[in-house]
Amino acid sequence: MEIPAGLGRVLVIVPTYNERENIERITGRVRAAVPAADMLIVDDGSPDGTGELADAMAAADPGIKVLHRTAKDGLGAAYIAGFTWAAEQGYDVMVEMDADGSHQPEELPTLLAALVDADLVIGARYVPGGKVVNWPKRREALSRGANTYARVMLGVDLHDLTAGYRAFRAATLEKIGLDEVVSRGYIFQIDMALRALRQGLKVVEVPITFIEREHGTSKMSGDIMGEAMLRLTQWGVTERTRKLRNP
Ligand SMILES: Nc1nc2c(ncn2[C@@H]2O[C@H](COP(=O)(O)OP(=O)(O)OP(=O)(O)O)[C@@H](O)[C@H]2O)c(=O)[nH]1
Ligand SMILES: [Mg+2]
Repeated sequence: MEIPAGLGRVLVIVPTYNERENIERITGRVRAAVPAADMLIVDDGSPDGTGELADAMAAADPGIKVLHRTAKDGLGAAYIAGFTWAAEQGYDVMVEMDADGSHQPEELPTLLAALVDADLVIGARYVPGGKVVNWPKRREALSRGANTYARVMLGVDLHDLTAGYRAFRAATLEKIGLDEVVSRGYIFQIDMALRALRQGLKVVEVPITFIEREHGTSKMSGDIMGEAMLRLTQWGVTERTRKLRNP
């Protein structure tokens, strides 16, 4: 499909750490789904050679770019490096997408169409029409629970705050002010959505089908979950105190 009129130049940013088995397939699908969108792979020095494979793809296709970072520094840091690069290159829309096939490139047109009338679009699992495929019951329950907790604690009207399939306008990232974002793991996604809302920006959720990875291993860890729960609780308490003082 073509990029909707008025959106401008689109960059799909895919952070990678040991995604050698996935990176070619996802890149091919993105290029086929929205040929006019460029891609940026942000690799944190994957020991499995993902970065070298990405370089080979970039050499064969001018629409593919690669940013190499030296050490595994978390998803949030990889995205901030990607967003900064994209802004320098003059892109108008920055998309977040996982490398492991959980986010369907074929649904990117839906996100872009919604961005015509929004500042940030979140591809959401926990809205009517959204789905999770191949997750064990326990993992889905954990993720749904974390999202309900976030929604209630923060008092926001979003149903999938941890979702990682998103489209931002460049102006949205500028208003958020990336220099102030220090979150690294999962909480990065909640942090970004919250900052967009606080700027008075329009954040819209569109339903997506999220499919569990088939190849490679998860980078999810107890530390990443711990960071998320701790920060969420701190923000929730701050937010409630603020509302009590200024009802
Ligand atoms: N550059 C970079 N990419 C990362 C880092 N951590 C995770 N990623 C990438 O971010 C995306 C999401 O990470 P996943 O491991 O799939 O996390 P998840 O979706 O919670 O877990 P599973 O899908 O169950 O494996 C993938 O493309 C990862 O390769 C990191 O520290 N640096
Ligand atoms: Mg994943």
